[in-house]
Amino acid sequence: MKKTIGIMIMGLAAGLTACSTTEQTAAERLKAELACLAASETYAFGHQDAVMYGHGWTPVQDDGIFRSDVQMIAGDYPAVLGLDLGGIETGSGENLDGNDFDYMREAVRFYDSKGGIVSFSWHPRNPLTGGDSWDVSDDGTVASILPGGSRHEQFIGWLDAVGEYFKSLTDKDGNLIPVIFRPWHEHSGSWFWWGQSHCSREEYLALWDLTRRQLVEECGLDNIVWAYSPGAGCDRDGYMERYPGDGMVDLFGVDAYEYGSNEEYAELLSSTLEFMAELGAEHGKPLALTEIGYESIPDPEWFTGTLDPAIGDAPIAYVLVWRNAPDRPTHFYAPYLGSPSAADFTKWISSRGVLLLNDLTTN
Ligand code: BMA
Repeated sequence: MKKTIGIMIMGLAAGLTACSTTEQTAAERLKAELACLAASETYAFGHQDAVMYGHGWTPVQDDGIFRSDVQMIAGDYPAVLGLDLGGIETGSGENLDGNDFDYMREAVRFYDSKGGIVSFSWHPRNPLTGGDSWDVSDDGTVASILPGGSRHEQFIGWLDAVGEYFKSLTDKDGNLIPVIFRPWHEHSGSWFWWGQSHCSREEYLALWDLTRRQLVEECGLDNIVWAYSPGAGCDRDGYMERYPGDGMVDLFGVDAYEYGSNEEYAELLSSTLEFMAELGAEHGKPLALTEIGYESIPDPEWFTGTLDPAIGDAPIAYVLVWRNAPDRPTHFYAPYLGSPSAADFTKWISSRGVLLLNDLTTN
């Protein structure tokens, strides 16, 4: 059984190489890889802040070795590294979860050198109130940063800070490293200042337009793969209600958390993936579960018993679970050494052939 999976994975790695050519831009190569993963029989595993810290530990930042809770139990790193830019807009050296931005860049370089994939989210502060992303006290926030708004100039500076950071993500030869960026995520809910009930559809679309234009046209970046990530719970029409358009988006994502009922979660995930698969095919976009998980993983067989069957054979490129906070004992979404779900997790990885970092390494 193991051998068959090994052969399948080697075949996939070869396939990934075949999917991209050197004439493509960095972003085009990453898009081709995501399409290949989505079309394959399996998918890659991702973890937010995978190598930045883990359950109960923070990194020794100068020993040059990346640790990861997943690597400690599965012998390899997650194939997809999730990172967050929240805080870059204030000029802070650390993001909102205490990650040093320079150390994050080292992690991006490490992933790129291994053929891994990096995805950035952004939980910026509220540019109007001075609060955080979750400060929804003023429904005028999005309007205030659009052209003509009182915070527009300030916000352009925020986007430039993001652009500068993306520009600094270079490999040892000075080439830009391609990354997924999924701004303004979970907008179908109303917990962020850019959420559904805090701006109109037109304002949300204008926000995407402004973001893309500033990073691509003004900052000149061609290493970004753009992901659209509503929160789960909407139907097909709800999912597409604020879709920025085929020319703006490269990857169809969804963020979906379990809050206690395996049955309800499995139903939510499989029904969402069903209409996403139709949409992906219609619009020619690969799919991903861009943020998922069950905080503390209270069910030790959650990965094989709930997540795996809910995904089924949906054509996703990857599934990314949220972070293992170093300082909050119950805030973790991937197992760690000694945790009750570790055995089930490694069983899922091997029996399903879920891809870890070495599986994507092609040289
Ligand atoms: C949330 C929590 C917070 C964190 C935020 C951004 O889901 O994990 O602790 O600050 O994501 O990473």
